[in-house]
Amino acid sequence: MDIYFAGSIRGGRSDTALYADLIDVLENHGTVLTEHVGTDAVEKKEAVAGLTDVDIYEQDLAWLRQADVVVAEVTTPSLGVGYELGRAVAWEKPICCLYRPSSEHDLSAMIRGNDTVDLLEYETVAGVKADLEAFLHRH
Ligand code: 6K6
Repeated sequence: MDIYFAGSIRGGRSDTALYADLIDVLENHGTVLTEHVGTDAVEKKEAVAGLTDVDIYEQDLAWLRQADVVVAEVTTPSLGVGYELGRAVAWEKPICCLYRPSSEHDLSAMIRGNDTVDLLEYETVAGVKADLEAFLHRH
């Protein structure tokens, strides 16, 4: 199973370590196409690799198109994640969004209001692991 994991990059990197832990869980169930989202200094590394914003956009959209499922950590609001989710909804991909209610950020109605998106509210990776795995097993 190809899994597209989406998480904030330019929207703010304060949840990077959490993204890495979620990616570890996902990797037990398939191939995570977007491991870089959980990597420190992703922008620096990709800039060093000579990737332009156009390269990143085209690569990410190709991976999104290829993915069997999309998992997005949406607690830190991100334009890029919102865009990816809109495209994934249009392509009728199974989508699971993960949101931490203790956050200072209220979840967008564009996510909470979409009943085709599975929304898991959680606080810790250990606490959401079983529900996330149940989503993967359904698809
Ligand atoms: C290299 C040079 C400059 O920036 C970079 C690295 N940037 C990105 N690399 C890979 N994927 C990215 C990058 N920026 C955004 N994305 C995609 O959008 C990821 O798949 C994330 O899920 C999402 C984050 O969007 P923003 O708006 O928070 O950056």
